[in-house]
Amino acid sequence: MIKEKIEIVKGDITKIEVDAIVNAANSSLLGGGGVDGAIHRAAGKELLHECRLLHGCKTGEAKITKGYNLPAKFVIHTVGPVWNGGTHNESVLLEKCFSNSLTLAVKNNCRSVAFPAISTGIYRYPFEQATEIAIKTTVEFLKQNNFPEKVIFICFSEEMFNIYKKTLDELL
Ligand code: AR6
Repeated sequence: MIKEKIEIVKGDITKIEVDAIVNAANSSLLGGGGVDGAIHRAAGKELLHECRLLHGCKTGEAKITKGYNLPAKFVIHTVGPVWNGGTHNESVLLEKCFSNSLTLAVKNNCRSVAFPAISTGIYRYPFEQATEIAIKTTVEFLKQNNFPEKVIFICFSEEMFNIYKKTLDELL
């Protein structure tokens, strides 16, 4: 059952013990605010050193590093779209963030992956629409692949947690 492979948790992604956490980065991959800043602070400066070697990342794509001081073994850095009214290919780019991150997780034998709500902070993507894309894309991927065994959506607020719960119930 696909639903058993998906978990929705309220919390801080830097504290989660999984094979890979996903970072909502920017195209420089050199850190920033929001969840990106929190991940870099918790991982330590070696993460930034490795990120410098990656030479950035395009919107919708994903790159992987080690997790350093984080409980997670790997960090998958993906760059979400900035919300610009919805007519600038934002939904396709956000879908690609999830599918490319999951593909990279599988390539690196990750059994468990945790996602934050990519693009819903500084990049202003509307919560409901972003959540629908996150869950739909993940469900499609899990239908076609045996891995990862567990995908966890980490919600930083009660409001986001409730939107994820409701959307998952509606879609599955
Ligand atoms: N754990 C889980 N979720 C978190 C955490 C955390 N520790 N901290 C924030 N969130 P954002 P974006 C949630 O702004 O919109 C950075 O500067 C937050 O509540 O981190 O993709 C990058 O460098 C929100 O729901 O990412 C980029 O420049 C979600 O994570 C830019 O922000 C994403 O919010 C990316 O913007």
